[in-house]
Amino acid sequence: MAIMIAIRGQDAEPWVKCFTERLPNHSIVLEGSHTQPELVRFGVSWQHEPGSLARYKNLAAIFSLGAGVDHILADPKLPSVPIVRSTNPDLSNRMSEWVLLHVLAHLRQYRKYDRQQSQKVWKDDRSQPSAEEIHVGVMGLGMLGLNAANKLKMVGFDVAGWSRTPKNIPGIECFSGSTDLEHFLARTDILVCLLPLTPETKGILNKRLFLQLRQGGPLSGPILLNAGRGELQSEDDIITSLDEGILRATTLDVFEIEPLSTDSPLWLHPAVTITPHNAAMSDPSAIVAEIAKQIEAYERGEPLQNVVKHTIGY
Ligand code: NDP
Ligand code: OXD
Repeated sequence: MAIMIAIRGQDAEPWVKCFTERLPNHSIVLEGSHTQPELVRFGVSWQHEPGSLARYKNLAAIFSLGAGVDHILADPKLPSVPIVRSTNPDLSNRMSEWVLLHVLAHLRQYRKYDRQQSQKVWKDDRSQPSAEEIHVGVMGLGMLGLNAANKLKMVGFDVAGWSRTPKNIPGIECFSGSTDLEHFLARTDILVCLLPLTPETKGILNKRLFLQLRQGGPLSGPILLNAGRGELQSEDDIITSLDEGILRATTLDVFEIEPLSTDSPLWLHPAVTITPHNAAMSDPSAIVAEIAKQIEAYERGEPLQNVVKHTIGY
């Protein structure tokens, strides 16, 4: 029985090593290798070449190496088997580190003081608001959003969240669905987007939405953080909104096209902070341990967990 690894954009070697150590009774093959395709039972994908999985006729399931599955569902020739996403706590903890870092950096004006230091300027800002005065809104209250929302709350921010279905989370004001969106946005000073990319969420971060965020506020304008997916955002609208004062600043980990082109005006915009889609990197040993447990359980006849619902796209 073989496990086939189909990875683009990163080194497959650490994944092969972890799978070989963790599942020594399975052969681990790379996509496109000469192994007989009919021996392959499980596929493991990170941005696999569209159409490349169609030749594995005996696939039982495809595992995503990350939390997102849009890269798998975008394949028009995807075999009709369960898609399983990663829900490893390591990913949530890493994402929350990124969210806390950048929310606090905006609150405490980190970029400004960094620039001042480079010019040897000693000038403090007497109007520094505290976390309690800041309304943070987390879009997406799933594995990542919930963890980040709870940690932001712990630091003292006034936190709300928005999801597709209604939630009741102690200490967090919960909004859901399109009818609640305007109320959620109207109270938000810092918007943190941790949504999956689906037909419903594609392009949601646009000027029309930014105009609904709380204007003014203790940070003198709303701030956007996006670590969900680049196609959730219109980068043209982000630049226009920054230049027109509709947004005050942004931190982006994900982009419409990755890697971000050197031509993009985002790189040098003074109100933009960029990280290279590494807010929550998938750690091979943590993720492989999770997938291996699922494969072993499946082979004992138990059902797969964290199976994606194709109809809603996540
Ligand atoms: P989950 O599936 O656990 O959670 C998704 C959340 O989004 C849920 O709360 C869901 O609502 C909500 N949601 C989905 N569609 C809508 C909608 N139309 N309107 C309102 N809310 C909606 O996903 P994760 O938290 O695990 O991951 C989120 C995304 O983060 C991934 O899909 C991936 O794109 C991205 N990611 C980015 C990484 C990075 O390094 N930048 C790393 C890992 C993930 P409900 O609860 O009602 O279902
Ligand atoms: C993921 C990612 O989806 O790293 O896990 O983007």
